[in-house]
Amino acid sequence: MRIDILSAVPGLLEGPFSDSIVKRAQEKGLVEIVVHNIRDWSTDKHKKIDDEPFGGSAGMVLTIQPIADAIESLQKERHYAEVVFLTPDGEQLKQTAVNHLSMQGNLILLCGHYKGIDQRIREHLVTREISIGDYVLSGGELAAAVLTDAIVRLIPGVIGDEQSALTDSFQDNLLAPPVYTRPADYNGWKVPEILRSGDHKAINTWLEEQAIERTQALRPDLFEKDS
Ligand code: 6GU
Repeated sequence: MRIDILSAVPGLLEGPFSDSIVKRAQEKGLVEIVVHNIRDWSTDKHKKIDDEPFGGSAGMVLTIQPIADAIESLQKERHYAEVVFLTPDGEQLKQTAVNHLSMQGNLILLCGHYKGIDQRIREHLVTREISIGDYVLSGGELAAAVLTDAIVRLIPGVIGDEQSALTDSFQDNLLAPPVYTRPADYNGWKVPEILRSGDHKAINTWLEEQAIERTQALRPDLFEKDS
């Protein structure tokens, strides 16, 4: 799988993929993440990529040409399942969408900036619009990093313990149960006895109960949805 990220501020994306699970996934050849500077495609003599909005509202708007040329040149090289625009007015990202995107093949992630991007890019080139929540970020880069991380960890082989991604919070519309490690007693703070019993059937039942209890207490809304 290959993920191409188009950004006006590619420096913002240097950190998130150069450590930990996403870094290892790239080293193992399980995913290729390529960050592009939209400016590289600008045909303007000053490499300009934005302009004032028609109608005269405040702020600058990313122009069509560099973004259209970037997307079209990538699409000439390989097939992309989706061109995702990260925007606060997109569909709110949920685990089901992440699961789906992780199985789709190559992706282009387009990060907006300034006041936004020319609407015609959204109409003609973008196939899906995603937000990571009801708050406003300065640009789509951090959202693209969130989406990429969530997708990459689901690619088979990325997480050592195959079970691990399946037992994440949200995979069954349930929050994950609590976890503990040594010491079993930290100055009187004790690990629940059941987890040390060695009775795997009883342990699994307890873990399921915990997941349900935690979801009921913290996120009862998850029970009301089936997606
Ligand atoms: Cl995808 N972009 C921006 N700029 N702000 C956001 C967002 C995306 N998702 C939530 N807030």
